[in-house]
Amino acid sequence: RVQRRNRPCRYDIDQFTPSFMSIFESLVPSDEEISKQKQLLTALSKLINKEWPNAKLFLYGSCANSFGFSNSDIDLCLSIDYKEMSKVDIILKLADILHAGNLQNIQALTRARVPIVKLMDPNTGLSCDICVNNLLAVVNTKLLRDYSQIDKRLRQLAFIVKHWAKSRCVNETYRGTLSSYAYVIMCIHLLQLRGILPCLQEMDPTCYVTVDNNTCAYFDQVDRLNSYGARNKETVSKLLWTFFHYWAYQHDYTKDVISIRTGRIISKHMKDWTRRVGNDRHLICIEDPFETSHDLGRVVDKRSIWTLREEFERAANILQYDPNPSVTLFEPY
Ligand code: 3AT
Ligand code: MG
Repeated sequence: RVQRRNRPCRYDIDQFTPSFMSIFESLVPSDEEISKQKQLLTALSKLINKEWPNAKLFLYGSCANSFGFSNSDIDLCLSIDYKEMSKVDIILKLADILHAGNLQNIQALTRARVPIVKLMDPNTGLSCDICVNNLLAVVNTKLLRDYSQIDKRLRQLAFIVKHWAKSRCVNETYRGTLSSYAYVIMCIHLLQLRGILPCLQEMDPTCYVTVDNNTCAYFDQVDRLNSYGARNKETVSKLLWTFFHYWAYQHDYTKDVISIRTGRIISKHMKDWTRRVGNDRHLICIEDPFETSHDLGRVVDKRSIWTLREEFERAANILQYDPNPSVTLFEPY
């Protein structure tokens, strides 16, 4: 392991960049799909505003953070200030409103950890989930999108990592592996360490949002940062190698927490994340950028941590030795 920790990257890694880029291109949603999503947002907003004029519907998650594949479901958040109704009442009422608007396959999931309404729009063929007053997710969506605008390698790397995670079945939080959101944060962190991305939360803030007494502040004038990473010339294949090499052989799972809020690795000890508290085992620690007490690795348990680490090692070894890494990496589990 010590030897692998220090092994240099294969000399011919860059020859695989065109194949990884064509995988990336094949996953990007088309302009037509994006305009369908906007069309659905407009139609649903109109319908909802008839009943609740002051409510506002936001896109969040992968269709708005720029890390969405084509054909993925749409995540929407209804922001509504309505003190007389509980969240569950709002969900049930929302389902009624959608019924009246001829949307299909409507399901109100009121007992889920995050209560949602699911629906399918027959006009666009799109499916979506609507949650209520989850503004933190709307803000973290904007942060991810802002990062993706600084250097195009972030989006390329994150698409390939997400595609790998989906192919290898390690993107399933209900089975103890990581969310897409966590994988994107891991990619941002790596690019911060490589000097390709800055740390927006450490710069003078230009954007402030208060969510549940928590102020989210960061520098969001990212069009001023679009040459930030230019001095680093690493290709997406090299970064992919570095990503898996880091998680397979370099990350210290007993001591380290990755934190895009600080742009550094911080200690578990400092966060008091060294032991299990309730269901939080802290076996892989990924700090949420805004809800800093939230470890995005909390879903990982003592079995799934080994599944994950074996997959990181498999990927690292494929990128190091395989003659055809852009195929082997994504072989179905
Ligand atoms: P897919 O393309 O659907 O796999 P996604 O970006 O939509 O990826 P998720 O489905 O994991 O990502 O989550 C949807 C959004 O919900 C992304 C993020 O804004 C928010 N979110 C997800 N997990 C967490 C979390 N643990 N803490 C805070 N926000 C989260
Ligand atoms: Mg999603």
